[in-house]
Amino acid sequence: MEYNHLSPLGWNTYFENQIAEDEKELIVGRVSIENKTNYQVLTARDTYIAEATGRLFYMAETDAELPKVGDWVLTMEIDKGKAIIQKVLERQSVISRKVPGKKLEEQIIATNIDKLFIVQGLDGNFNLARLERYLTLAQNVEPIIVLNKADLCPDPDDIVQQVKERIKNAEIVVVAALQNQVSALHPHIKPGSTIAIVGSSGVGKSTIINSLIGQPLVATGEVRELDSKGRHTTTSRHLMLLESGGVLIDTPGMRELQLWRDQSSLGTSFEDIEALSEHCKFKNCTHTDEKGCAITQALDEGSLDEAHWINYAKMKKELAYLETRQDVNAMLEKKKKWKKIQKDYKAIQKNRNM
Ligand SMILES: Nc1nc2c(ncn2[C@@H]2O[C@H](COP(=O)(O)OP(=O)(O)OP(=O)(O)O)[C@@H](O)[C@H]2O)c(=O)[nH]1
Ligand SMILES: [Zn+2]
Repeated sequence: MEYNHLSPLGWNTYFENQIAEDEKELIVGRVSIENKTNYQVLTARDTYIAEATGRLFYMAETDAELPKVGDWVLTMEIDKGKAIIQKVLERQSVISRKVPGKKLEEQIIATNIDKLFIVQGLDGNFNLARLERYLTLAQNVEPIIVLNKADLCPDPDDIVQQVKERIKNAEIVVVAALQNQVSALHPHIKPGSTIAIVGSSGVGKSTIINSLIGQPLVATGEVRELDSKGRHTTTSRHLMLLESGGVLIDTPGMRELQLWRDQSSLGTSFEDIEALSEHCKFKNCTHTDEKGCAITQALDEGSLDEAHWINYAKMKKELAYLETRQDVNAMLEKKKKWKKIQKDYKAIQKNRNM
């Protein structure tokens, strides 16, 4: 099977190498919309409404293992325009957060992303600490900071300077989507590469997309479905092909962004702090009152921004807390599984003895 025709959708050898000999008859597609009970899957030529096999559901230990927008899937056509998803190919990158509320679960925002547009408004919405938080989403993904609503800001350059001083390694782009001034984004949109666009509600994500789209190759339109109470809801997360080439994934505005990632690194926005702490005298330095602490020294000298440090420390704490809760959760799950195994075993023994 030839897969070249899939490259405009973002296909590459990372995915191709995962296809086994006996899977070559299956149709490869990319999940463009996740509905409550089914998915929309795009192939080079067609659009399918697809359901996941029972086996996929049964085998999945968490929701994160089920198909998500951006995933490459192997499907079987069962009728015209209808397919069954047999397998989700291993993801090249994942953007996820903790589900809002008390539940301890990962919520996948999008998968197989090359670039992440992190949007903030240059109006009252602008907030450096929030920007740093959003930047932690970018793992194996290139983040681009998109400052929108330039028309509402008397001095955008001043804000760009503030961002640059605090976040050292991310590209910054200024746009005014309502005025259709988004050309600064064009160099970041390349054929076959996938971009996800994230940001709080109201920062102008939809306006930016409308301005970029011009004429979408695939008109997804508004997707409506019935929720559990029979009301119509709009699913706003979808993947679309841009006429200029490039794949764009729209995500719903987020009210809160709780972290979900491993503790080892907080990524781009805090690379400077992570590099600096390598120079602390003690490996397990708490950066409080140790002698030879590179962090406290930099804070004293003023070479490390205090607000930047405080935000980092806060998120580290959040991650540590998340990790202990995850551990407790995993332990309880294990206990539950063991109890069941023991019960099953006892039942078998009892049957044998009868
Ligand atoms: N002045 C100005 N207003 C803008 C600009 N871009 C978007 N807006 C306005 O900001 C409001 C929110 O824009 P949306 O595009 O709906 O924001 P969103 O990020 O998609 O919001 P959610 O769908 O809730 O996540 C709208 O009233 C837009 O007209 C801009 O460049 N300048
Ligand atoms: Zn230290």
